[in-house]
Amino acid sequence: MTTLQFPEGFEWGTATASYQIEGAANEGGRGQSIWDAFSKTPGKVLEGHTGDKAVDHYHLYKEDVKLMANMGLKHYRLSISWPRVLPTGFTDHVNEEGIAFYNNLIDELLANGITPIVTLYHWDLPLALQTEYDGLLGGKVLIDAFAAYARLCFQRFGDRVKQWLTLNEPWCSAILGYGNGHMAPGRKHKCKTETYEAAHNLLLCHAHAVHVYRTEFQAAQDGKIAITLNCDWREPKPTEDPAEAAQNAEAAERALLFDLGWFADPVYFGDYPEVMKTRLGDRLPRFTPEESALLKGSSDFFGLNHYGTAYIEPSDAYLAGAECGLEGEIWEDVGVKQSSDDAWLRTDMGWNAVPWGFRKLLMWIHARYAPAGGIIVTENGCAVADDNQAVAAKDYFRVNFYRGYLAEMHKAITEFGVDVRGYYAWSFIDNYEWAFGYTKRFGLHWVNYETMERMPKASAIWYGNVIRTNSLALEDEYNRKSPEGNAAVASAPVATSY
Ligand code: PNW
Repeated sequence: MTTLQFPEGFEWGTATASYQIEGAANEGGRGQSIWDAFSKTPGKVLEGHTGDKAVDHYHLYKEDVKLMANMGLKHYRLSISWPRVLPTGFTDHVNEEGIAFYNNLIDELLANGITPIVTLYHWDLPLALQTEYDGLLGGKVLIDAFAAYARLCFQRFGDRVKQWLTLNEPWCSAILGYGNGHMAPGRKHKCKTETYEAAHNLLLCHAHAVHVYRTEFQAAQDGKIAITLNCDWREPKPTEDPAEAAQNAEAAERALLFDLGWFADPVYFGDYPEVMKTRLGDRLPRFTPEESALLKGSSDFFGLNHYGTAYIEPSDAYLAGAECGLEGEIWEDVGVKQSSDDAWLRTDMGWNAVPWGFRKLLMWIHARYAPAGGIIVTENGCAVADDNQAVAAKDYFRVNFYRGYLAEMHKAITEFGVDVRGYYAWSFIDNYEWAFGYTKRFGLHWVNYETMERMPKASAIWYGNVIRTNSLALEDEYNRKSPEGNAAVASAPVATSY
């Protein structure tokens, strides 16, 4: 029986985000966010789904914390809805009902032995900031508003919250919000400039919020603050031809720098990667020396969200990313073409499940940034077409997905010395998958969207066992079970959005 033991004190958790689970969109004094507007715009979200009700976590949070405690969860990543605490985005009007909701939730978690890690911005920008101040293009207004919002959260919750994440996946906010328009606010017609401006402003939002925490709160509250970045692994497309192999390797490295280096280089080195400066010229905003200094070293650990892997080769083709459902003019900036291996399993998103790609990404981050505070994987998981309760009860595909990814993470730690300190499964519960509405299920808990009834999937019980033992048993009852529904999942069409 092979059992992989994880380092003592390893932080195991699950993750969610406010707009995806809370619902109660028009209750408790909550203001509107860009996702309320986007989801109600015809044609933007599959089947016109909105987060109005989501999984009603706002009302059912106690039941949800009970489910967490039942599975043995010790850490839980949640996000605060900016418009629920500040309906207009600004601190001139604090919604005390919203503050009370998060106070109650945090207290309930702590009472059940669960430590919260809190994301400040997981994409639900107050709508007023979009309509009046151009959203993520809003420059100083946006940055000051975010710093003030962050300060309020540190003031009100920082006595109990000791781990903060400023932004979730700014790559998605910039590329999907301003590059191809697949996510709120859904812009794309000036993608060649706005994408980079949005990202630039987000980086400055992060840096200023961290500055507020470090100068006003960290000494007294003794917590940590970081940013969380998403990246798929980019594997050079295999080829027999040595010249082509070298070009593919260079293209894969460039893709990693455009995806992850875009944000991680400023946070760790104070500036964008050289290859981005060269290829984008004046379209890439520049940091002043003061901004650069504020950014450099602005993360107490490396927050990483990871989902899949793709082969990469160079290509100057317009719409180079189209094959992966990532169509859009913006892709010619990177100059790569993505593809998949027929042997790879696909999740219900059409994303490639390639566990070794996760290990290679962890190793790449370790080699380039050697991040102080280590890496905390703040999201990893898969969508499975388990909308039927019987399939969810077995959940072989998801268990095998996690088994593979955890085994490779273990290898990164033990064989390659990568400093990984935590792992959060996405997601605790089935929820609103953005432009895919409720059609994609990422949860460890199944939800009946009519009755809001919850049920732990087999993966919740299995993952609970990993948490309790701090180890991964490679030969348990799920091992090598033909993954129920795998055939359907493996041949799922490539996602048409994102
Ligand atoms: C992340 N991509 O989104 C988010 O943080 C979650 O809110 C979301 O539910 C989860 O992953 C699953 O999608 C992503 O296109 C969306 O590469 C798109 C991409 C990556 C992450």
